[in-house]
Amino acid sequence: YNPKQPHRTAYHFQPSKNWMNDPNGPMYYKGIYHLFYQYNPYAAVWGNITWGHAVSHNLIDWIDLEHAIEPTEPYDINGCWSGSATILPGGNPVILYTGADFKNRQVQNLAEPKNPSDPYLKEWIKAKNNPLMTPINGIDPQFFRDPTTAWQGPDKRWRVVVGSQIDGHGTALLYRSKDFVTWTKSEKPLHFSNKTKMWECPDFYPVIVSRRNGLDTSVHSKNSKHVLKASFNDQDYYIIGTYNPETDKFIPDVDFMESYLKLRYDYGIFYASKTFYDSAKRRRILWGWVTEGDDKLDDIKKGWSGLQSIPRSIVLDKNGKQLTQWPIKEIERLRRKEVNLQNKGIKGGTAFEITGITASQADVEVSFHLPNLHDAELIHPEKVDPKILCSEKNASTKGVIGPFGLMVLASKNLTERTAVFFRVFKSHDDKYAVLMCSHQTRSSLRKVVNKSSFGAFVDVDPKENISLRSLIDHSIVESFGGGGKTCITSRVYPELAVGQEAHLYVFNYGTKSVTISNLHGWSMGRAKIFPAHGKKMFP
Ligand code: DQQ
Repeated sequence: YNPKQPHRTAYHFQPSKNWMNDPNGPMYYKGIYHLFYQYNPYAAVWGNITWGHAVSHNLIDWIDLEHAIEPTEPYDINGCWSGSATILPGGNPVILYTGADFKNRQVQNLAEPKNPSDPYLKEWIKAKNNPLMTPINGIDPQFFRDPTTAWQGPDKRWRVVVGSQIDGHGTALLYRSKDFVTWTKSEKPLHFSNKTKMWECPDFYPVIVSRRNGLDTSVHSKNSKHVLKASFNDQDYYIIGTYNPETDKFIPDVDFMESYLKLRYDYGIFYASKTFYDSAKRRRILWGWVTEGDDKLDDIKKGWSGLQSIPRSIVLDKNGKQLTQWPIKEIERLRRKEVNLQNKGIKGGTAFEITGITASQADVEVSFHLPNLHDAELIHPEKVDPKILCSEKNASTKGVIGPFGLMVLASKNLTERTAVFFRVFKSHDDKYAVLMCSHQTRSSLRKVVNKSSFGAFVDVDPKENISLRSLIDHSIVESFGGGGKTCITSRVYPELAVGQEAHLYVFNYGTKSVTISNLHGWSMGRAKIFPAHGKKMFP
């Protein structure tokens, strides 16, 4: 903990200084994980976009290498924007990325490793034929970016999706190629939606119902489904459907914005995310950009902006209707000092402190048992906006069953606190609706930071235990409700609840008591992040 940098994280990936946004081209290659990221080498604000590059053996400790791709050519001189990596059948990786060209048009470019036998893939060479895809035939040059990882169809041709906006509608343009160099746009896009605008950073991949396993991007099997993710409205939305690789038709079960649920990876701050298939551990891993909630001037002052989420393994939930995410197992290696609690009742209107761990740098897992659901308040989940509900009925608004949950990054007298909590309602047909909230209004004494609340429903049965896990790291709280069915990430900037002055509480402000079946909390160690060339680490 550095008192001059109270909001810098200890176990989230961040470069030693300056601006970072989208995760790019994540991959596993020759025993090494690669993370590239949108980076401004010169300032803590967006601009001069370059591909930063970090490598890791365990997805937690990183060596931040020299930049992989820099704006040097007419086809990317105004920025090397987001893109993805594809591992070709022989095992060699390639990158497709968006260039902002000399006329500020968006085009798609290819880069290949100079020396594929170098597991660190330090040097990248841009293809002679760049740009490979240009905004012709009615594509708006301002709305043509962020190529996905490519997949191979049964006809051996490659497919790739590029984010776009056609006639004002968010669109996943589909391109095909035999050799990865000459790409032809398909007449029909893979998908579009007249309920959304421009799609940034699309992602398209297969999933199966499994506790752990993911599928490689080209895999297609009888019981697999496909996920299409698009970034718009500052959020990452996804739909699940059936993809036919012969016809390239994708038919969603429920389309974007069509159900009141509007599925998202995360209902807090999490954008421009990307998945990759980890062939070593046979899982699909999700990374997301978590931006700052403070003022631009604060970012300039602190010298940095932007985090990457803790990588999450992502699977199709057993109900087949949504995805479930969980922090990768490797993060548990950072668990240090532990506290445990079992079977502890918490009466309505009370809170108690969990002591013995470093509450500013912690991993907490808790599961609640609700002995009495009788008098749950009534709600119509399809008629309310859970985010608004979370700010109206915040952590200090009494309820019947809940609010109960955690107060994290709290100061001693609770002047500052971030509440992550549940409320249980009865909905029609004798079913229940479980609301999960992250409430930031009291998170900081500072005025000019974003303190809006986040919320979403969690599709769990409150007659069984309701679980919550929060990864707390100085200025970020990543929370996983119902075993990862609903995730909420928030950024907070406490002034009092910093370093050793941060506290952790469990609370219940409902009238009915609830029981903690189990609570495990750990202080977290610090991830090792080494900058390239022995450049001095921050500050
Ligand atoms: N960030 C990149 C774009 C992408 C956007 C530019 C999403 O390629 O659409 O830095 O955050």
